[in-house]
Amino acid sequence: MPKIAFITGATSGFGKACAEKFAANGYHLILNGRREDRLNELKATLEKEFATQVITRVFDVREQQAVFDAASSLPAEWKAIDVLINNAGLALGRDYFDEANLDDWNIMVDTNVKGFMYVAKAVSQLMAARKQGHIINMGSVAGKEVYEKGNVYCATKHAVEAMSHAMRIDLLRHNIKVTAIHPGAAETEFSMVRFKGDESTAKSVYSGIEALTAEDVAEVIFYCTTLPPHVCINDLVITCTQQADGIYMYRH
Ligand code: NDP
Ligand code: 8X3
Repeated sequence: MPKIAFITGATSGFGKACAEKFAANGYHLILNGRREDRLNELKATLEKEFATQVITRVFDVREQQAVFDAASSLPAEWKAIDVLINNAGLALGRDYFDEANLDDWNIMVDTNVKGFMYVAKAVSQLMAARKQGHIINMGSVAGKEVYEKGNVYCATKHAVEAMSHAMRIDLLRHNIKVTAIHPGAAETEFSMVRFKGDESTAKSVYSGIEALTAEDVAEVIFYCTTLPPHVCINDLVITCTQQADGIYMYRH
């Protein structure tokens, strides 16, 4: 059986680019997202283009039971997951703390923190049983610095940072690698989601910079999985050359 990667948030952006990258390199894939039509289309494309098999799992990472059911209902040979890309997540709104929308906050916490935890726990149990596996958690530069009007989104990514460290410690005894990836600005659907379909505001995030692409990030994630069994990249920040950290950018 070829290696298996489980990717959450595979309908767009980093997750989709990772699906393409890992399929091109011989992995079989378990792909998740809420948009079933996109998952089906991606499965058909990848299976046609590469020597890969794809299982889709349509669920919302916020639904605790659905996450654990998705893992436990996998056919036995598909439970041998080598790589988890724990990527599903989002930002909603960019507002001052006192003015921000509570629904936005709840969705971000439920997705980026609680959903993230459910997925990591469900898959780490399968990996622990085999005493091997590699968990790649999607953080952000927003998990390294807090920026103005980033409040709760930044807090959720700081939580990813803390939980990645915690997982690395607690899963040592099971020989599981834990890598946290922290990208800076990358032009995906992220800003369209954050600004709720306001295209001009979304585009302005990337004006005057050559932002990262989803493929850039997928390339780096794949690299992390190619190292020898005794080597683990714990924490990796990746930005475009015009971005220094979560705050400073040099725009032309
Ligand atoms: P996209 O909006 O392009 O992709 C987000 C993915 O997450 C989609 O596939 C979406 O699928 C999925 N998703 C969102 N909510 C849920 C949910 N409740 N259940 C299941 N899947 C969900 O954004 P990116 O690819 O840019 O973002 C991916 C991750 O990278 C996020 O965690 C984000 O915070 C992080 N990140 C992004 C950066 C950027 O600048 N783009 C930089 C640093 C980190 P669907 O809607 O079909 O469910
Ligand atoms: C996404 C990158 O800088 O918009 O996590 O927070 S940023």
